[in-house]
Amino acid sequence: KTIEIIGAPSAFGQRKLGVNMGPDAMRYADLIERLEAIGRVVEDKGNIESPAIDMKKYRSEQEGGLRNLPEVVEFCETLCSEVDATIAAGKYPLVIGGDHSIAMGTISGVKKHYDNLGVIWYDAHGDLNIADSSPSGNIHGMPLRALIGDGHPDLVNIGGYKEKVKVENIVLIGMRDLDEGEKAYIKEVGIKTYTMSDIDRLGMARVIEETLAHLKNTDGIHLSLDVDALDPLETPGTGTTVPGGISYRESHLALEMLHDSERITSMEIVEVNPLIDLHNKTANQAVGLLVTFFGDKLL
Ligand code: DIR
Ligand code: MN
Ligand code: MN
Ligand code: MN
Repeated sequence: KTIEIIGAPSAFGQRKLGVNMGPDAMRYADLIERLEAIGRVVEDKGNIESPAIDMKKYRSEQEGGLRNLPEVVEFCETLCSEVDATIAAGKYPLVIGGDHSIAMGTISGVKKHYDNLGVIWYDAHGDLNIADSSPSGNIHGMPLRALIGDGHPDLVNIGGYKEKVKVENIVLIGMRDLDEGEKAYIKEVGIKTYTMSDIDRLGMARVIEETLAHLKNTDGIHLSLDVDALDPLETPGTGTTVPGGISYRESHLALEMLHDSERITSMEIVEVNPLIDLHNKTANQAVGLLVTFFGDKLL
């Protein structure tokens, strides 16, 4: 299948400008050339149109505890349409972010094509906040909860409909920084969760095997990969680093196994911020992982 790259240069879901340059940082790290080098056909749609960033307002407290809400909604509506069109055209959507609020746009577009969509959320964080439980007011800490159907109606209704993902069709991998409200919610509704200690005890191979088994009844699986799932010693260029993360090596294994499963039907990679990176190291690692995910083989 042709891979269609959709650049999603949003910085509205958090306060560190630079994550909107993530898509170009990955292109600069030869994303397209490296995918073509493994024989994949790639079309780059470029970056979607973004609302303007008003620097006076961008980092400020905003009413309702949701920073840049109108911009996030507008951005996600555009992205939803683009992703929908890519899948309708028979192409494989690869969305490159941008902060994690874009997942509400990506998954709202993807879900139109599946009855029972699974989601793998590879992240240090659960992104399961609502405005009341959020310590930050940053919408990038809320997308998965909005996709389930809770939160501000403008977020919940992106794409013109609600309830895109069922709790039983979600697997969280890499968790190590959950807010109190998120912990309570995960226990209450019973989301399948692999913390860092679970990964250490079981090993990544078993985590991925169990993840795919857990999602056996889904008709498509979306992988949402936040690069802060990885360890900041290796992957420093992201806005909310948490020590003790997944290694590049473990991630490589995970993505190889997900590729081999042939069950992942869409993918996004988010939170690469070249302004706080070291010589574009994080974008380079992100591209290395993407090439693995799209079928690079050692032998
Ligand atoms: C935190 C951080 N839980 C929040 N979330 C992040 O602001 O809601 N998600 N960084 O990726
Ligand atoms: Mn995230
Ligand atoms: Mn995160
Ligand atoms: Mn936190």
